[in-house]
Amino acid sequence: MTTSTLATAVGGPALPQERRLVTSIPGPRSQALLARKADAVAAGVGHTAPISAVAAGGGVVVDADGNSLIDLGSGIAVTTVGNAHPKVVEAVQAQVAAFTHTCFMVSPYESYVAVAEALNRLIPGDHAKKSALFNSGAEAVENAVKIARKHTGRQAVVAFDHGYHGRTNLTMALTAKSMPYKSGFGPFAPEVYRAPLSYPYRDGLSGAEAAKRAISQIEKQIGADNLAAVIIEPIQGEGGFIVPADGFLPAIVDWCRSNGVVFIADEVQTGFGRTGAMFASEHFGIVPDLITTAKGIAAGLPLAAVTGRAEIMDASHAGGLGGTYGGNPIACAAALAAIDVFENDDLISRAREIGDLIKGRFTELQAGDARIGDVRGLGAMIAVEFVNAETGEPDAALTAAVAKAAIAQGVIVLTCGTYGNVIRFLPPLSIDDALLAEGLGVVADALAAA
Ligand code: PLZ
Repeated sequence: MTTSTLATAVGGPALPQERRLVTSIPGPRSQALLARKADAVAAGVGHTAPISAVAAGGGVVVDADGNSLIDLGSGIAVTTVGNAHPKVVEAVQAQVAAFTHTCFMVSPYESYVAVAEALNRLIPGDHAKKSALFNSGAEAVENAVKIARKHTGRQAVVAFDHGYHGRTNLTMALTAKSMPYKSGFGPFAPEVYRAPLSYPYRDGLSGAEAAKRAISQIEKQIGADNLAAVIIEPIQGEGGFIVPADGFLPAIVDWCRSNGVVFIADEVQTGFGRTGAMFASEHFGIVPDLITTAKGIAAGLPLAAVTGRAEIMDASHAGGLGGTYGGNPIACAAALAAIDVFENDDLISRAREIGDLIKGRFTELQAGDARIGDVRGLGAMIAVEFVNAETGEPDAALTAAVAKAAIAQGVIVLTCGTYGNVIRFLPPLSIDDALLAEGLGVVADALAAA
């Protein structure tokens, strides 16, 4: 893709596609907002970049002081098609003017059904599928578990080490990491068990070995007869962009299928083109029974879904699933426009190109810098794991320092990982090559200076 000076060609408002710092970060207007935030917003709600955002598009976020920052986070993997993509804006504006809400459970409307049809078509597997729509990733996960329990008549659920599934009570229970997600917020939902993951960089196991270890633990500690579902992110997101070894996921899926256990792929972060396939499950050759989606599905409007085998999805009694806003018409309009962009603008290939650029840059750096322990990921979902050069131990302090310095220099990057030692790259697919390269260069400089 050629470099564009304005974002209009690739989506988003016509913002100059440049990194531009006119004040230090945060500038005075951003500082004023953050002071009001500290007074008005609950202390538990954090923020990564200390700015007051006023516009975003292409590969930039503009703040109230006129700084233009390079966006390598997409609002945590959400604005994959580009922020304020013109087609999404147009669809949302038309829908808002027509009607804002009826509640699908009260007066159904076409866009909800069209999103369900699109999901049923796009999600891996040629079996009969059905979908139900919700508002957030956590709500989708909650509902996938409800559906799996109803279908199997069993209660236990297995989640994995390093897994992240949300902040509601059941999804906190499914999430592995205590700080900041769970600490002090219990008691958590019962009948949730944790199994060991495949984490090739740290465990050195083959996929088959890691699967054997997980399955043996599940059989011994829970028993298949008690198990409704296994839920796993095909690539752990918040946990550190952990790509399991080849064969791990297929072995778990096979075991689930032989034991009547519902296999749920949580593709909230990995879904919708992010990994260079429409769904990450495709990379691993697995066909999940249920898939949860959110984030990239609707380009920033709150929408989530559970999609899966029709006979499982239909297990619930009539009226058993729903919610006031689930599948809101404005969010559905955005989703249909975003799906259209994915399919017509070949964003899947763009995700792969972006991934190659990021991986290339950091693999090159890794050759001369032992603090870069691992560079991994698929498509435009790439992470760098930082370690102590001598011991190989996770280096969270270095990671935080690099991220902080990059943001101060006008590049929004996110960290993640159980050990807090991973910087993850999730740029909007509307970013151009030059801007991406500049953003990566700033991160590389921050690392060199750290
Ligand atoms: N499942 C795989 O990645 C959300 C969390 C940000 P919601 N990840 C971003 C934070 O710190 O709160 C996520 C995910 C996976 C579920 C969720 C939850 O999605 O839309 O945030 O509820």
